[in-house]
Amino acid sequence: MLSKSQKLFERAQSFIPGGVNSPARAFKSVGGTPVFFEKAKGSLITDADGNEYIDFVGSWGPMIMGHAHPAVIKAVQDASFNSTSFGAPTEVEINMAELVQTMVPNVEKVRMVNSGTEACMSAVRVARGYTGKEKIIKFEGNYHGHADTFLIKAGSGALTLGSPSSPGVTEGTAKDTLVADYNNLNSVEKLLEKNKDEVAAIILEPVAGNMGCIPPVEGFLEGLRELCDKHEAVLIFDEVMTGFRLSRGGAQERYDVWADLVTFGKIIGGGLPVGAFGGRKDVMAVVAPEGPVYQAGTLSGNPLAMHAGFTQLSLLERHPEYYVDLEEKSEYLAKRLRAVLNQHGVDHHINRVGSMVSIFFTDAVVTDFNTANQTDQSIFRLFFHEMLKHGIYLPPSPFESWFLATTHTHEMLDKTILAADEALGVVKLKMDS
Ligand code: KE4
Repeated sequence: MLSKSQKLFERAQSFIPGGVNSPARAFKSVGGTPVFFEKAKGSLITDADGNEYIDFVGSWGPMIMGHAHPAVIKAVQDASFNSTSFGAPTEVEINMAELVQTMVPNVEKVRMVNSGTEACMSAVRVARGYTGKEKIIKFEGNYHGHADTFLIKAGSGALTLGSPSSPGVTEGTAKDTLVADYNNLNSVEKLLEKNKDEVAAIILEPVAGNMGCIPPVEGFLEGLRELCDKHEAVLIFDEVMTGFRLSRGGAQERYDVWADLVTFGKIIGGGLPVGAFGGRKDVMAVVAPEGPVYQAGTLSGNPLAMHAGFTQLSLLERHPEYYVDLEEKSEYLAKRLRAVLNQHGVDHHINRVGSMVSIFFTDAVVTDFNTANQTDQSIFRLFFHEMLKHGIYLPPSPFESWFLATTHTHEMLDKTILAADEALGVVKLKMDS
């Protein structure tokens, strides 16, 4: 008897490539049928067959305060009665821009867009327009969305599907994207020396989340800041995932390293389509219509997304205790996951930064793409499905980060640990058989 998710997936594949609107959802690396969901509240999510799970995906980051937060829902409902879009300026866009600047002071000017991809591709265009230079440096395993310029040794779904460099990206584009090793300043210096005066920007995830969670090693971010100053390149922090998650001021505040441009997404939309890029006002001055670098969008600053994002962001801004809570619960979970993995004698490395956590099934210390790629994907696959059976919904890839929300309770975390204990028992049996 097929489940409803299986029936829906069959139907979806008749109309949608791979049956999904984003490959990250496709279960390609874990196998099986993607779970189709119908509703969620807080950190509990219910699938089309009525099964309930504890959710550690949270829509890949936006749901830091849980699904269907009453204040966010009310804000969207109230706004929707006044139309869903004007294609003209509204006051809420100013309120959002002002709040972003309040929470991230070096974002002197900010432009709203409709996705993290749009934010990152626009930031790179601005950096090229501002410097007059053409090349960018990115890092293997970092993911900045699906714009051509980034699909060179990318992370997230591209890495999960085993196509980190995508067909369809032209040689002409690829030649301007240089790739360095994450947490390796020397690899960056070499590229800067080899491409003297040609590098417009260095873009990175200040805490990587798209090859699993990988923190910057001591001095890495500071070193990139110095190299950008020395080589007159724009430092772009892609905080689409880390922004407003790792602290009120994101990774910049957490590590006290300040980029020239920052990109955002996810949390600032409260679950609606959104992205943003911003930073130094002299750099942002090149952005049309103030300057010559064109960037536009029919639904940029959409009132529903703005009201949803502004509401969620305002709650985070007013309640710094939420970050203390997230930190405590995330450490609670990571500590007990390590304990249960040790009990079962399963090789692992857990990285955690704030409310971003990843388990790598390897004995290596995971600090970059090469060590992340040593994770045993077959063990992850087994673990993922066993956890699913126990009502725990993890990101369906070893190259993604788990996300905690303020609505995860200790009871849910204890249930997750219990599930992990059972799952690892099965994994070990299968590994030893
Ligand atoms: P979007 O275009 O998907 O809104 O944002 C692209 C992006 C940019 N930068 C970072 C650091 C990101 O994590 C992302 C998107 N994250 C993935 C999940 N790791 C999105 C999931 C998906 O593609 O479905």
